[in-house]
Amino acid sequence: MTPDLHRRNWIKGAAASLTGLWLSACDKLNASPRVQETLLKAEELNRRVHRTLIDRRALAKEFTSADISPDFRANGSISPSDSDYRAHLKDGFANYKLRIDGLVDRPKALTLSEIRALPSRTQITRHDCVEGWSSIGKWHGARLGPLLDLVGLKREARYLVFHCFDSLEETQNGSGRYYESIDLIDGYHPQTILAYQMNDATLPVAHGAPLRLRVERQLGYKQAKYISRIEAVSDFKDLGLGKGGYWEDRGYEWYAGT
Ligand SMILES: Nc1nc2c(c(=O)[nH]1)N[C@H]1C(S)=C(S)[C@@H](COP(=O)(O)O)O[C@H]1N2
Ligand SMILES: [Mo]
Repeated sequence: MTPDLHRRNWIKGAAASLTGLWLSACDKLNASPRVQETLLKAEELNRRVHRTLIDRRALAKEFTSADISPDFRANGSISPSDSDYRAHLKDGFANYKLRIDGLVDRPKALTLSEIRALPSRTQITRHDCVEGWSSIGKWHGARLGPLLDLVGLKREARYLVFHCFDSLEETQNGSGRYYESIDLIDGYHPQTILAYQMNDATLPVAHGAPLRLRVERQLGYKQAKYISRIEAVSDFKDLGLGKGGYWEDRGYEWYAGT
């Protein structure tokens, strides 16, 4: 059993037996309104636990071409000034390689043409930024799941960290560099892709060229742009300021469900 499945079953079991215990042992007390209320709360909790866990695998809503926003907003970094990035941009990403390493059996460094040859997916989805705007765009890219199978995750791997080229803050220790992380449920979600096309054109610089993450069940800040490296880790406490992402380090939720 994977650690995630194990934890899931444990939570399900715990919630079920808690409710069951109360239901059987407290029959006589059931008449009291306060107990009724508590039971309702337990039920509600149980339901929510189930819903959250089951929903993690559901698909995000997809739209039609007619829904595509004529002017998808660009946000955060839109033209990274970091020297590595400028160098890649200058030669059209010809020497760019996506590194995939950390807790994997077969670390790889893939060129863009190798990435374009991987199993891909196209999806029209709505991007929601916490700042309160949304845009609908069409994304095409390599599915992350098959790529993870290609490198082979080690048993201890629990999260995927997306290291980016851009810094939003100038810092001595590099904690101003953008990064993000997701768990393996999202890693293997069918709509999780490394997008290299947006609205049928090569991914523009403002939107994260050459590669950006689309993890459609979550908010805008999880959609890492300018990806340089994917690292499989068992936890992320030693990265950045320890909270799993640039904005998480500055107070945002790690799981940014929409
Ligand atoms: N590398 C990097 N990724 C990033 C950001 C950023 O500043 N740098 N901003 C995030 C935020 S807050 C949002 S809303 C989206 C914006 O994506 P867009 O420019 O394609 O709209 O990218 C996210 N990913
Ligand atoms: Mo955002």
